Parts: sequence; structure tokens; C-alpha cells
Amino acid sequence: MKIDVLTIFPDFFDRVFDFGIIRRAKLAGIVDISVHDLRGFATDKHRMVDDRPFGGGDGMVLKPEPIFAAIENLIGASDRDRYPPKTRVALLSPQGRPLKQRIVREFADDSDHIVLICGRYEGVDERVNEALVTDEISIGDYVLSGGEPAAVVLVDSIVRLLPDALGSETSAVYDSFSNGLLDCPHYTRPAEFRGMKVPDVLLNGNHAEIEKWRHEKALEKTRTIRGDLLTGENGEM
Ligand code: 9D3
Repeated sequence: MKIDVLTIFPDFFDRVFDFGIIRRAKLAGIVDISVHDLRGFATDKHRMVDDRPFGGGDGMVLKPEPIFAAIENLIGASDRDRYPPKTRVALLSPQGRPLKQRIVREFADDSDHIVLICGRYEGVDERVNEALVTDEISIGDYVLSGGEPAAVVLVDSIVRLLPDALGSETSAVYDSFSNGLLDCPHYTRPAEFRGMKVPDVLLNGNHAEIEKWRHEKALEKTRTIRGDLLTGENGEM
């Protein structure tokens, strides 16, 4: 899979993809990630990437020209109906669909090439949305200063799902347990720490009983912290 990130702050990504699963996936040739400075696609002599909003108002808007030039250069088309198959252009913006594991899975399972556009300022010229963007995505209901942290979140969540990105032991087991519940509590040695004891059930070696306890704790945790995941009113992971 090829992932291109378009940003006005390329240095932001200097080392963020160089650790853990993403680093391993890059070294194994499972994913190829490039970060591009949007300014490098600006055509005017001042390398302008933003301008004042038509109709007035505060803040600046990302201009269409550099983004169209970048997409043309990276994909070979500047019309989403003419992209090669399995090509996605995602705009990270507060107006996007809230990211869910189902969306991450769609990206991981069904993309050869993903271009991420990091929004900034008050927004991005709407013609980018109309002609280029296949998916507009938000990572949640809080205000970021730009799309860059959201792009990192999206890349991380996608890459760990790519075939062979996780270590052989973890992969299958791990994701078969994404059962829509929060995880149960975990403990390791020592069995007593500063007077705090590990629950007896985890120490007695009865694996049926341990599994039952874990499921009960997961349900209880989910009910208190994320009741929406149980009723399906908003939830899903
Ligand atoms: C004044 C209206 N604001 C929209 C809610 C303006 C605004 C806030 C934050 C415009 C851009 C931004 C920068 N945020 C992102 O680009 C962003 C984001 C976010 O703020 N929250 C959750 N997900 C995302 S993805 C990109």
C-alpha cells in the first residue's frame, strides 16, 4: 500500500512513522509512506497555499491550485471519477464522518493508494471536496489546530491492519477479540503491590473461570464508560 500525506507542516511527521508496527511494516515493504510539503506544489512566486475567504470572515482558506497540482502529480488525475481503482483521497477535517474501526477496515482492506490532505486554518476551498476528495474524515468531537494529528491517527490505525503488519502471534488473536466491548483489566507481577492485590481468580489457574471473569469485567467497564457501545445508539468500534 502507498500512503501520501499532504501538509503545510511536513516536519511535523519527521519521526512519527518510525516506531513500532509502522516502522516494521515500512521495513517489510508492506506500506510506503511519503510526506509532501503542500508549498512545493504552489505555482505562484510567493508559494502561497492559503488566501482570505470570499464573503469575508476570519482566518484563511487553503487554496485549490496547490492541492489540485499535488493530486494530479501523485495520482495522475484531478477528478475523483478518473482515479485508478482502489485509490482514495481523504480530507481530514472537523466536518468529516467520525472515524470508526469499520471505516479503518474499509481503508485497510480496499485501498492500494491513499492520499491524506491535512486541513488547516478555517478550512479548505470547497472545490477540493467536490472534485478530489473521496472521504472526508474527522477523528472525533474536539478541536485540533490542524489535520496533521488526525492523519497520524488514520495512518496508524490502517497500517496495523495490513496483512502481516502485526507479529504472527498477536494478529489473528488480537482482532478476533475486537468484540465491540472495552478490554478487561490486566495485571502482571507482583501479585501484591503497595497493598493492592491482583484478583484471586487470575491466580488460581482455572481458565474457564478466568475467561468468565474477563468477560464480566469487560461488560461492566463498557456499561459504565461506554454504554453507547452496548445500545448501538452511537457506538461501534
Ligand atoms: C470555527 C469553526 N471551526 C470548525 C469546528 C474551525 C476549525 C477548527 C479546527 C477549522 C479547522 C480546525 C482544524 N482541525 C482539523 O483540521 C481536524 C480535526 C479536528 O479539529 N477535530 C477532529 N478531527 C479533525 S480532522 C481535522
